[in-house]
Amino acid sequence: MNASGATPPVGSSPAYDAIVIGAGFGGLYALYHLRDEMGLSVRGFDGASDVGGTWWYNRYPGARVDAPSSPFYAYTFSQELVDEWVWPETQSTQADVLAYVEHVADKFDLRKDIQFDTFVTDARYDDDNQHWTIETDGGERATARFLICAIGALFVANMPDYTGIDDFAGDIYHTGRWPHEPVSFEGKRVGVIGTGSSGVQAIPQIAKTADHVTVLQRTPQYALPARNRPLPQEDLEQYREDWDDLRASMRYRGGWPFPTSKLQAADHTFEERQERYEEMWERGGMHLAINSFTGVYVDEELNEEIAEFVRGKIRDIVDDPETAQKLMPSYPFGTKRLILDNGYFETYNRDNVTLVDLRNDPIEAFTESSVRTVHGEHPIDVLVLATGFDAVSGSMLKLNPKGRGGVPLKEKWAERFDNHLGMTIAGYPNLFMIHGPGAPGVFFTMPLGAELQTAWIESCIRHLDEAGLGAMEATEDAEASWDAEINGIANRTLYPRTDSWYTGANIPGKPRQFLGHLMGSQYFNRLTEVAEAGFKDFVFEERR
Ligand code: NA7
Repeated sequence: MNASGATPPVGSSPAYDAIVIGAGFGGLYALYHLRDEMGLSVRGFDGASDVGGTWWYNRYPGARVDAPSSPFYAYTFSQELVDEWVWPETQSTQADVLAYVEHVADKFDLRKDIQFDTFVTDARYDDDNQHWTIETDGGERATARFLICAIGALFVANMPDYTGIDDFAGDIYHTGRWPHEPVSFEGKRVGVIGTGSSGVQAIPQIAKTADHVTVLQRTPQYALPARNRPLPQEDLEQYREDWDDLRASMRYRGGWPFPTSKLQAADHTFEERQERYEEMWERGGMHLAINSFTGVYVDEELNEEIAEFVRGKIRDIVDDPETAQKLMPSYPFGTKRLILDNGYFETYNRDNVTLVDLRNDPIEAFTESSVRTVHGEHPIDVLVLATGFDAVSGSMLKLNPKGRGGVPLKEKWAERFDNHLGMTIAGYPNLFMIHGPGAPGVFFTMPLGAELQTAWIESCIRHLDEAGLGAMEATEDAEASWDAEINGIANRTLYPRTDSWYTGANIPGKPRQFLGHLMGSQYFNRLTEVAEAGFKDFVFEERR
């Protein structure tokens, strides 16, 4: 089987150097790097019909980049790509990001080595042959020495299991599985469950045309004004010119190329601090969180002061005091993913929007044409589930690879998502995760994070090949100390105090464990050190 044809059916098992599952930002880069930079034979698979990963699936109205600025939520590796791509806005729409990813696929001729509309249904390590065998939902099989799982930190949709939801006769849409054909809300009564990033982006858009929107909110959010605007083309030019330096800054500054505030809150009076918050609020985006004062995520008092500042803004924006009160979060600021909004709180001043606070008025059941809460019945024609994902670990568990001795990952990860460096798993040799549990993932710029993780995969493969080795895997001891390290970092912050998808608390029954490395630059230094020290936390096998 060569890389340009279809994968043959079970039985003939074509062999590749590497199989990459996923054709989002992470998988596309891994395919490019392993194939074009390293000269390996690589086959990609994706259940979607084209490239884009999360940007292929999440097409809900209002979907946009919620990172500080689009030019930096992009690949960094190719100056040519940076020079030719024009980002029209500071926070690109889903359509613009998808167009960019499609352009990358064309430019580097990636599609020819990816089989779309194909879910990998099984992945099994073959100890004797030191390779992975995958099977697809089309009944095909392929093998490879290395299995790269770039299957998305936000992929497995969280579908709430309310009584009677199957009886609801209207259309149900999950934001993470949005249809490709346009959805009209014209004249419809729409129920929206969920006020995370997806809900907050979608609600103002839906409210523009719907007859009525009933927002069913479980937890209020700190949403900051995105202040999205056309990206001045002279800024883009400047970024292109300075790209090498900016790229290096991103690597060493936690994914973002510009310095963050070093100001100490204690050196300023209350009034001065309020002025600064005001200034950051006006600048919009993440500035309030990263540029007001240092220590927002660790200093409880400072955090509460900013939280109260945002609550004050909600009070000012929302006309009805009772609705404003329901929209005010009480957990530490920023400990659920901060949201950049475009007119979210203002939307509650519309006559056609109602907010139901599920903490005081929980959902009891759905009927054919309504959602019934303890205190009322809300007629709806359409239900939008903006209920998020079984994040970070969910897609690996769905794939459920079988490691050494046929042990399914579901068994190994029944109580904790044990792994080393967020990329490798003891008992699963030569398997690498991109943005796995314990990697910086969403706490860093994901495209650059994927590039840096892939560079580390390259160093693993080179190490094996240069030493005539066939397989490598992390030790369980390494996993235990990695777990302690990740949680040690998280526990020095306010993040673990809040129920969120960062901690797994959004999914009933999911083990509670902090799912990301909060210090991206330190993490990537660590990857380099591990490689330079000859991968001391790993065990190796001679090549058979
Ligand atoms: P999120 O951030 O996980 O938000 C999901 C929302 O849905 C959140 O408000 C949840 O409330 C709510 N939810 C989830 N399950 C239920 C049930 N059963 N009942 C009521 N409400 C529920 O997902 P998003 O898609 O918005 O964003 C994910 C990331 O994608 C985002 O951070 C960006 O990086 C892009 P909760 O807060 O759990 O009480």
